[in-house]
Amino acid sequence: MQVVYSPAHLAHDITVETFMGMPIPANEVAERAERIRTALEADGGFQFVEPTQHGEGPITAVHDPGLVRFLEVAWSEVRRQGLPRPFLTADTYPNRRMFEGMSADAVAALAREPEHAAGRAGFWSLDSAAPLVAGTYPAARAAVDVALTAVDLVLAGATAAYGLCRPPGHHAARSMYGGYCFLNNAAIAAEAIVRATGERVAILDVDYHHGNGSQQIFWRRGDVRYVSIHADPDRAYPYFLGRADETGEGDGAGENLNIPLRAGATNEEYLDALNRALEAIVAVPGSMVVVSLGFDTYGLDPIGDFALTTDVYHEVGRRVGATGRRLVILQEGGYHRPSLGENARAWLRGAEGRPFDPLPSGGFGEHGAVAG
Ligand code: Q9C
Ligand code: ZN
Repeated sequence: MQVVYSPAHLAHDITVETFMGMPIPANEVAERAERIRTALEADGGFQFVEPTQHGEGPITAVHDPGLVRFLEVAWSEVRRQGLPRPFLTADTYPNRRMFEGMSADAVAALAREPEHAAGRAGFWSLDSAAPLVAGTYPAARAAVDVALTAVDLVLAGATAAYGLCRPPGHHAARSMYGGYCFLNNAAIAAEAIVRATGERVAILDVDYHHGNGSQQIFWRRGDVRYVSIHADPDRAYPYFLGRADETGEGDGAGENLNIPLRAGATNEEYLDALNRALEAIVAVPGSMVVVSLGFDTYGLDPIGDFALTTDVYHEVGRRVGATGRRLVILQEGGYHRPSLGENARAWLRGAEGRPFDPLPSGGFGEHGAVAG
């Protein structure tokens, strides 16, 4: 399988995020992608290719140009405004209740993008889990090019391609970033496939978290079906979306399928959910599927609470590959760094119908022992 990778992600060098107001060591760090890269290189069965530049057109096909402009200038604005911070997160968010009782016209007049960088961050973001640094925008743009290059490989005839995207994308909505995500790589890829082929596309999201951004972008769309297996938002991020009764509206009615799972979900429960999800995926008449692939479903993940093991990723990949659909597989989350390489190797080998021989001790420390 071909793997698309860019070192541009290294400049999105996050060290701290905030969780419930407390600074904590960042989860979404460069080491994640480097672990996966080195494990796939050591495997020998993967060919690495660099992304090609696709420009801004495919991005503004799904995102508000205002969001893209903000991400592009945010860091230079922080510098210009003399804000003594190592990274930018919002200070306030425009909670809709701030405008309670005001007419739509009054809200439109007052709820405009502020000038202070921390206000602008609040205007465009969901939460404080996506700190923005000097290298964030170039890295996010490169991740989109990684995804679109994986699309190109599959359009050119590959049965599957893997885009090692970092930063991830599925929490980014049309006009909003957050949840470690800035631009929605999977949504941009799905839209590019629709435009290139005229076919319908399915997105299968197997990250631990609900992909609120992907759901929002395609909510009223009949040509892109979104199917997600994730932690029940009653207990997990993003808390406000991801319930089973969210099924889409308008042309998209019935095109959104959420399968929330309980804490402690086992391999067996997960595979049952996967079978349901794959029924909905193969019901879409189209040849291509975009996979939002997360390994935060792993039993040892520091922010997840499922109980999946490395073998089950091989089986999940195998079942997804066995649909016969051509796969654009894009990396989303997964934060237990020592297992990421083996879990990716297991999943991707499964998707190609190849066997998986686990390394001793789950590969912990065998490959990609990146310092830090
Ligand atoms: N205690 C992805 O997996 N909240 N995003 C973290 C940490 C944000 C996850 C709380 C989680 C975002 C792509
Ligand atoms: Zn996740």
